[in-house]
Amino acid sequence: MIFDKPITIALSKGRIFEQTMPLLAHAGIEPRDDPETSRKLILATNHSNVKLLIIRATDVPTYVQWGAADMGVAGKDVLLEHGGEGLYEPLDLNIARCRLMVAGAEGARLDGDRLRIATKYVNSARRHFAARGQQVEIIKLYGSMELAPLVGLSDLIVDLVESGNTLKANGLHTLEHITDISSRLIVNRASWKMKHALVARFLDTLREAVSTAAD
Ligand code: PRT
Ligand code: MG
Repeated sequence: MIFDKPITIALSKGRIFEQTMPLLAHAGIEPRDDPETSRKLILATNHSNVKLLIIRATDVPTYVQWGAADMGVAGKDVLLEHGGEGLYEPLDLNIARCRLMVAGAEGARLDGDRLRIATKYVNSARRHFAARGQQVEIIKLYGSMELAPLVGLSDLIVDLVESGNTLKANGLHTLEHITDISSRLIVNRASWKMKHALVARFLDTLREAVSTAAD
């Protein structure tokens, strides 16, 4: 693919970076550095016009919303919390898949009044319990949600589950599935207009890579 305009793509290191690279390779993009070993936050690629920004997963929508990056890769969990303001979300990349779930300790119940829910996913949790018609108290945490029910901080947690090993290791059980999660390509609204031909071609190429990966 030819990149005739500068393009910046924001993504987080770890699973999203690792699973996005094969898709970018399909568009002929190869990073010049490995974010796991390099301390650089702006990674050059084999295309002088294409740069990668390496940032925290939860910050990706913010950089794209404000146009500091033209595009980004973010988990649907992160997008549900951000709200998607100023962004287009044109493509499900079908990577970094997991499920957003309600979980609790042995014997914990989903029903009841004034349940305390510990989670990083405050908006999704609030919306979910509101839809169930339940009044709950949400306790915002930034990580290790699994600990909260074990020490009496909360009755339940809302967290991402992939293999289920983390829950199992802490004696927790899933009680309800909220939604399936995967990572999405997001695009800044101004970039979408100003660099439309390039963004559209890039999207087509990624779409092809995603469907090839699904075979
Ligand atoms: O780590 P950091 O605080 O910087 O940010 P982050 O945790 O948001 O980033 P990262 O890279 O860990 O996750 C990026 C994205 O990957 C998330 O936003 C999700 O969309 C997606 N993803 C997919 C996951 C998982 N699978 C996952 N299993 N994100 C987190 N987990 C965690 C989960 O929170 C739980 O603690 O892994 C644990 C559960 O895994 P299992 O396999 O034991 O069930
Ligand atoms: Mg993490």
